[in-house]
Amino acid sequence: MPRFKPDLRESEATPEGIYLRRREFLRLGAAGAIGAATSAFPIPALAGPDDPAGEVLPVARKADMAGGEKPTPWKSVTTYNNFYEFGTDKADPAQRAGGLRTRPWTLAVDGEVKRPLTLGIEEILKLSPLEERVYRFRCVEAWSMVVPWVGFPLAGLVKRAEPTSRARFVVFQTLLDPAQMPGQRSRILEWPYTEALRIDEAVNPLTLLAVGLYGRVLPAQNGAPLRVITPWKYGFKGAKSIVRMRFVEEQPRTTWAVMAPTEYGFYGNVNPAVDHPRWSQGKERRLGEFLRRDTLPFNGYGAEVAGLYAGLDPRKLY
Ligand SMILES: Nc1nc2c(c(=O)[nH]1)N[C@H]1C(S)=C(S)[C@@H](COP(=O)(O)O)O[C@H]1N2
Ligand SMILES: [Mo]
Repeated sequence: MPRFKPDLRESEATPEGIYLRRREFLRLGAAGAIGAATSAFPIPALAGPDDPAGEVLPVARKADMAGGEKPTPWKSVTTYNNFYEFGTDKADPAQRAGGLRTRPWTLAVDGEVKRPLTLGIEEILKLSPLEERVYRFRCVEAWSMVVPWVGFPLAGLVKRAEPTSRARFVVFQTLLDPAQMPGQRSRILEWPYTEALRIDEAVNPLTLLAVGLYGRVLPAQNGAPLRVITPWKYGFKGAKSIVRMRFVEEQPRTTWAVMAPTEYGFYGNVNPAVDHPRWSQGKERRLGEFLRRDTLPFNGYGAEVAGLYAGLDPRKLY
């Protein structure tokens, strides 16, 4: 059995940042030159390899919830990923997840609910109008991005299942299929990947079930066809490619909290004041940028969510 390999060292984020920034520079440089040569004869922009790709989703409304910041390029969002089912390298998911079958796909909603549900992905897509929400997103390992997710608030689905009075948490489970997910053939993590939220967190209006990115169907490497997004928490709280939501009474075991309890808490709220045991959490690097910026408490969403944690030890937030 392979020994547990700690997740990316913070220092590894540096060359990637420079690499992506150089590419962006080269791309803009080339486009600028073409623009200058042909400015008298404007031509429609051609779709390049860095532009969003895949099936277009019908988006009913758009909201910028990242203070007007420019979204991180599609290319960075879809080629620098954490999805251990497809390997532990940031480049692995983009290279290895492409064959994941996302149709048919069903989501089971069960446990402490009055109305257990089994929903096909097509039905899920019709539950509520799709929204685009531009959110800041930050990983424990100090890289971050600004992402136009497409999805809908999880609250609607929770209400539909009618949790019982005993339900206090909701557990999200990723697909378990070692034939499709080569990482699951080794015991690098406990499979299936499992995450959970308190029910008040799950129904917070910021919490999304995401089905897309940049107006397109979610690429497999980003958690197709369905993943959870909680923008005030570290990225690990958002399970990808989920097949089950189970309502429970007791705080459940979650993958990373079990694997590395000193590095990942149950709450996983972004908190620059609580260091990771191997590095400070005070700064972060946006993919594609060179200079680091300050990490914001709750990733900048404190006004919306800080009240959920009144009375809780801030160390527990992590
Ligand atoms: N099933 C599953 N979900 C997962 C992970 C994973 O390895 N497997 N990694 C998590 C971590 S640590 C992060 S930072 C985010 C990364 O999301 P992204 O690749 O879309 O940026 O996914 C989270 N969800
Ligand atoms: Mo992460």
